[in-house]
Amino acid sequence: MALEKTLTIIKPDAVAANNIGNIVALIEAAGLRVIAAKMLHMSNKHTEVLYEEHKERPFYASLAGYMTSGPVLIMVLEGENAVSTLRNIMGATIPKDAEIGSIRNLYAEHEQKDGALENAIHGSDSSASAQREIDFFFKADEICPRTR
Ligand code: 3AN
Repeated sequence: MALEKTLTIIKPDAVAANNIGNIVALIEAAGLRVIAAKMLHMSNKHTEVLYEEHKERPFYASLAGYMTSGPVLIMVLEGENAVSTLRNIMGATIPKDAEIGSIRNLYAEHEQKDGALENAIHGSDSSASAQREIDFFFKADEICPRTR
């Protein structure tokens, strides 16, 4: 498998809990390299584009409220099989079901407040989604290929 890129977002709950470093440590330990990063307080427009496939779902309003509740850290990651490598270390969508030792198991709240699902991290679900999400959040000159 060739080098692949993916997009990750450390979500508002994990930023608020000061878990940026802990999560990036697991990402780097899995062999992925950060090649772009920015802090952003997402707007409703950002969530509409990022979650366009969920716009008609009943949980969309709570998802948008969660994602705009505080700043996030958005990163482009590069590595072998980057999309599936990241998805594996994230763990299942619902934190209490996430595999022991996964990011959501370790750093997301297992007891969720009614209606909301706060799960610490986003990772692109395919290479095509990754390209779309990277192009949305980053300009070409904000991505820094590793020269060493
Ligand atoms: P994942 O983040 O594991 O790829 P998706 O793409 O199915 O999961 O969902 C995107 C986001 O939508 C999730 N990270 C979560 O914040 C929210 N979400 C998904 N399913 C639900 C649900 N049943 N109730 C509330 N929020 C949800």
